[in-house]
Amino acid sequence: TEKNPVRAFAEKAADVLRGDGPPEGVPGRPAPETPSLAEPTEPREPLPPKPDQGAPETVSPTGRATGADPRTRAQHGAHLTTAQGARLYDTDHSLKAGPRGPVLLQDHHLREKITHFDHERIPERVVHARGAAAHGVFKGYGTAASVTKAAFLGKDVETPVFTRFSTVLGSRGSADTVRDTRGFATKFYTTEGTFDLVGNNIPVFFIQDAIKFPDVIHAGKPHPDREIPQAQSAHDTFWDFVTLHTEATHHTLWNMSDRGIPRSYRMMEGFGVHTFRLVDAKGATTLVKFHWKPKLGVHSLVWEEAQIAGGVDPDFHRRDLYDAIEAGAYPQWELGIQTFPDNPEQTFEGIDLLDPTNIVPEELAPVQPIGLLTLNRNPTNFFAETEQVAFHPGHLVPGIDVTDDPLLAGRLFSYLDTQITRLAGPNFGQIPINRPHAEVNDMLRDGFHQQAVHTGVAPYRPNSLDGGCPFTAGADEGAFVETPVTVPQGKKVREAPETFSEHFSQPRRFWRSMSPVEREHIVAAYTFELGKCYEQSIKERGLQVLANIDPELCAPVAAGLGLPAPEPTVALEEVEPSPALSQVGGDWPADGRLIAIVTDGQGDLDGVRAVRQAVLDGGMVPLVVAPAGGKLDAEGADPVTVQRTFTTARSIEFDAVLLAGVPGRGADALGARDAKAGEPASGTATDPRVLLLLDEAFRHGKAIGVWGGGGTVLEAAGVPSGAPGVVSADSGPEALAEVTRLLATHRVWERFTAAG
Ligand code: HDE
Repeated sequence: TEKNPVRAFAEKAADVLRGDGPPEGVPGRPAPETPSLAEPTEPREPLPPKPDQGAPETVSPTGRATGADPRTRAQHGAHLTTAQGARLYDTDHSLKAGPRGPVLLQDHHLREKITHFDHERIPERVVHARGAAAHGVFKGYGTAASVTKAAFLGKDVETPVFTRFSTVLGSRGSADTVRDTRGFATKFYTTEGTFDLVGNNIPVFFIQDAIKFPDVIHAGKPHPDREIPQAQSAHDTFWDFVTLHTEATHHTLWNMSDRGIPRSYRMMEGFGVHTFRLVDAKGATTLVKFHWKPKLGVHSLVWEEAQIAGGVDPDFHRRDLYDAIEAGAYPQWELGIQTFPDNPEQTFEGIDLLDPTNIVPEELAPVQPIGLLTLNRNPTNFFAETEQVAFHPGHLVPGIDVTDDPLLAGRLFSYLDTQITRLAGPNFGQIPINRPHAEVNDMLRDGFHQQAVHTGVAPYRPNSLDGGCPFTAGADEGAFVETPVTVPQGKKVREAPETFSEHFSQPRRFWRSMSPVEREHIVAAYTFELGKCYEQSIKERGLQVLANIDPELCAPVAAGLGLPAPEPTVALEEVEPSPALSQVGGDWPADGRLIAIVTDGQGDLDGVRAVRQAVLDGGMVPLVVAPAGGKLDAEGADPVTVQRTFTTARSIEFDAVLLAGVPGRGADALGARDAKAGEPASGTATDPRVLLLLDEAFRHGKAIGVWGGGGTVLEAAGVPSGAPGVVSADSGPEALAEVTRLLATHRVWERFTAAG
């Protein structure tokens, strides 16, 4: 009989997966032959493993080499089976009464396959739906030992962690670079139980009481009638809420600042937001605020980059995190605490520590480092890990306790509640990513998706049947014991304390702490967002809020909206700026930065090779950009791999651009092609895609380096050669050295008008 081509393919694929020749010993199965099939069913050969994590040949989108390592193969057995383990001989055709006949209901495999697929999605998170995550390790410095007994903060103690970053408003499929708050949630699998630090990249929140969370989220999410706009705050309902509800002013100002559009998850601060209470071995308590400080510094996109990325690469942040870890550029953060005496008022220097719309300036209470987080492994399966991970601010360990912040109280309820729907029942703690590494010995039983086969008969206490076990532990045996804080007496009321009612001085401090260029960005953001509102009254209320922060902020936004600037309605209290709030200033490592090396693919390839190596030696990632893909000098001894083409490259991806000039072929040879014919042009025509790349890189304040006469290409792109951060050097490595120096400040700030 004629051989079934699908079956032949399956057999060959099985051989490839086994990696050890044709499968044997399957009764009734013909000896495998070499299949004669052509595309598209030809099985893919395993990709070669990546040579060296530290020196990637390419920044691979797939990362792990499919099939190269048996442990990372999608399928472990040689044969495809049903969910019940029966081997399948065909999974590509429904069972039919003849090739053109009706499909038969008895086809169990068809029904099983489709039914399972029908139920693949679980509800997305009601907030923070879109995220990306990574595994890592946390190492304690031991410096927190004087204020907490938490074992994982001990000196050199290493704890496995899983960190998920997220946006708040958008759906799972929304773009990464929208203006929004970012979640920064870390699960520490400690020996004393799991501790979750579920924070944000902004240290304050919109509301002071959890009961208002549904309100603020309803206002921020798309309009209920049209379900637009997606993942945006630039719409009427958001601004309606935050202008009617002035406790949101501080958080909104952070959102409108550059913090709302981070350059990378790797370059974000994280904050626990609430004040927590640490407890030492003797029971003494200290109030603290948690901070994550990125080793790479805190950096942002400029608005236009964020907009372009939304279209060109909506996965910008997700890709960045994954690729950096693949390339061995492991992101790191120091965990730090600000400490405050645990006084009955719960205040520090007049700042109410229970009000989550307040920060305590670092100048008043320095952030003291207590440990180091390194993210060093990408998830293996997005759904199993990143999607199913379930954080909870109530996952605490001995030595870390909560305070009476009313925002935190509601969170302590909400997270468990939402997981029960999202992860379909109460047993989500048994999903691998959520399993504690500490021993679990609970009396929770049964329920949807129970994985355990519990033994014994007495899941209750006290009992005499299971030997009375298990027993409870005392604090000296590692039990989590709530701190016996004295609760202030009073009447039951639905009221906020008086100290929660002043909403403008903290935002004013933030605004006054910004550099001129950061202020310019804030003004542009408010002008854009309020300008997108339809309701005139909302714009006017927005301006009133800005006037109450600072008339200097209000005036340019009012001018942009074409409306009069209102007078403040509150007394403008003087505030001391906090320099730590500004992202401009300071020198940061260039580790993991992406450097474009743009070449026409001919000319000075030795220069390209040298600079590529120098970029790697500097701990950065070189991306060679050429007119077409493949290899340059493919026949030579040392071919150069092209990572991006003029078609696939866009400026937003790169932190700096190096233009490999082409000595000997005329200064304008780089990219000098007739885009249609793909032929070198005789005159000075330059590929418009290269011109766009340079124009954007220049306007976005990125360092640009040229050598070997690339200057005329800059001229064609309208980039003034003597402009700040435009480096003209004699060789690639020399240009790179200067560009690396410029990268330390993230951008060439002098290019922005406000700084000029
Ligand atoms: Fe959340 N938040 N939140 N939140 N939150 C959730 O829990 C909630 C708040 C934060 O990567 C939900 O599992 C309430 C502050 C992060 O999986 C939900 C209130 C901060 C994440 C929930 C807040 C956060 C969430 C949705 C007001 C910073 C994503 C899915 C009191 C300190 C975690 C889920 C991840 C997720 C409730 C306010 C951070 C509904 C009621 C303040 C990083 O339970």
